Amino acid sequence: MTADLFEAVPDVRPSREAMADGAVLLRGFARPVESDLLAALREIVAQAPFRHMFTPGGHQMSVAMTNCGNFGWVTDRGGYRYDGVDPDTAKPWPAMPLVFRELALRAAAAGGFDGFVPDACLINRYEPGARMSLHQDKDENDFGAPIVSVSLGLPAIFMFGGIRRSDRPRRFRLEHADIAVWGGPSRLFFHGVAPLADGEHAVLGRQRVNLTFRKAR
Ligand SMILES: O=C(O)CCC(=O)C(=O)O
Ligand SMILES: [Mn+2]
Repeated sequence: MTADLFEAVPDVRPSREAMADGAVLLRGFARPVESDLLAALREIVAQAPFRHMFTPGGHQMSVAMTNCGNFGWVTDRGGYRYDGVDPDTAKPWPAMPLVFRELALRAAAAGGFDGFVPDACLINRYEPGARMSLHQDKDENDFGAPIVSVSLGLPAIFMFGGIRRSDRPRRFRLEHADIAVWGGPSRLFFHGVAPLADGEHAVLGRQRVNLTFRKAR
């Protein structure tokens, strides 16, 4: 009875929220395909497990990562780059599932960027305390394409700043099935994720998973 009452509480957040010029938050946009996304994610992770990569400076990242698509984002002592091969398995990254590609295409279009065809999807797993410091996504060849970022599981505080590292970031709470899209004038804006608060998500448990779609080449 109590659970039913809670489930009946409507989502009163606006369905779209501007973050900056060229940047928008699409609330709950992934909900209709949520179970297909999670099934596809399980298959990817079985082939290319999450791992904690090292920064060029030798620090191990608190976020665990894997990839799917033609190219995967990797970091190690040699630097940040896109690679067609998973360095842990020496095999190509798992193919990008159709449900991923179609969702990214539709979200990008809803954000004002038609014809987005990602060739890389970085998959980030945050456990409580994991964070991502302010950075730009700038290892891609094509800044004409946007970034499409899908949140699943525990809520996170997303920080979205400006073109300079010193620009004060605004904070946005990203919840399960929310999608952030940024491109055009904000394509190179600094952004990051605050340390994940502990909690238990009904579907994903004690973690947040983020799918970041890019056009790398
Ligand atoms: O987890 C997020 O919401 C952002 C991830 C991100 O910025 C990245 O992977 O470059
Ligand atoms: Mn990023």
